[in-house]
Amino acid sequence: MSLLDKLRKKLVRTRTSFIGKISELVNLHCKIDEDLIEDIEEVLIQSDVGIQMSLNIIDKLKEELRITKTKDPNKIQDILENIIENILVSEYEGATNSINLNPEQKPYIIIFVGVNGVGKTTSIGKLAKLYKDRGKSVLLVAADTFRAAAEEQLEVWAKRVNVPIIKQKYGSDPSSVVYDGIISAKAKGYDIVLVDTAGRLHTKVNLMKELQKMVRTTQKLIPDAPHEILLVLDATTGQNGLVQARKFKETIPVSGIIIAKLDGTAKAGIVVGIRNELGIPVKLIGIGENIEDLKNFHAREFVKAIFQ
Ligand SMILES: Nc1nc2c(ncn2[C@@H]2O[C@H](COP(=O)(O)OP(=O)(O)O)[C@@H](O)[C@H]2O)c(=O)[nH]1
Ligand SMILES: [Mg+2]
Repeated sequence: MSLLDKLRKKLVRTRTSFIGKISELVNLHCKIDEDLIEDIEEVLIQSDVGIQMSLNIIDKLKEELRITKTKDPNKIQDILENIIENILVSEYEGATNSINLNPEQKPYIIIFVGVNGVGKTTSIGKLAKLYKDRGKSVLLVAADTFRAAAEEQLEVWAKRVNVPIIKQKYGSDPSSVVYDGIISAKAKGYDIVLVDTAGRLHTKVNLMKELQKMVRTTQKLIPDAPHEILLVLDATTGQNGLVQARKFKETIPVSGIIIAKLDGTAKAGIVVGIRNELGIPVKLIGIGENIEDLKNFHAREFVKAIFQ
């Protein structure tokens, strides 16, 4: 199975829902008119594309219809695909929009943040595997000391991927675990350090302060680190995730987003609007619970997987 086929399979919920609704509309209308366009806007919003981005897409759609004098509703799906693909491809050109799988800096530090249950620990396990498959040595750091179970979950992933883990006892200062982890990575020459953090609610000010302290601790040991701060969002929570994202973004310099659980939702449209909403690119997508279910985000491939 090709990578695109695999992605198509994983995004089946969104594809059937989105394409299903569009074809339903196309069948209901014998020509393209205001009504049809309004209904399409509604479908975009229902798919969690976001209000701003939906309006943007609709403007472009109207423009295209005007210029080409298209009246046939059967053309709508292809036109939409082109518009969304063009928007995403232009937003996502450039190297800083993807994860560096072959970084020059060593150790290369990536901190994962996000509220409880979004998929941080799982994503760390999967990314550790991606790096390991490229011959990198990886160290996991269990800085989620808030829940006893959190450390165990990261440990399960460490065993599964067969990489070492740095931890302290439950309730320790997370920054102190980060400190230990980086010192150890420098001493032993690890290439990649993946830091798991607690997913406590963003409304708790002291917990946000803790994240800032972890970033400062990292910077003290390695001035240009952390090299990435990845915010993990759960696609099944849809636009609510954006409220969380803004809180994190205000607190620490988030460099990229992981959208997890895209396989479990009909609202993968969240991916389309997020860069525009937050100014932060989606770098990785989670498409299942297995170790291989984390992919670099490729705009063109993503649009194809939804539309074709
Ligand atoms: N279907 C699906 N489940 C996921 C994905 N990523 C994580 N999960 C599940 O979401 C739950 C919470 O994940 P976890 O990594 O513990 O979240 P954390 O609290 O942010 O560390 C677990 O049951 C994971 O198996 C994904 O991409 N797809
Ligand atoms: Mg966790």
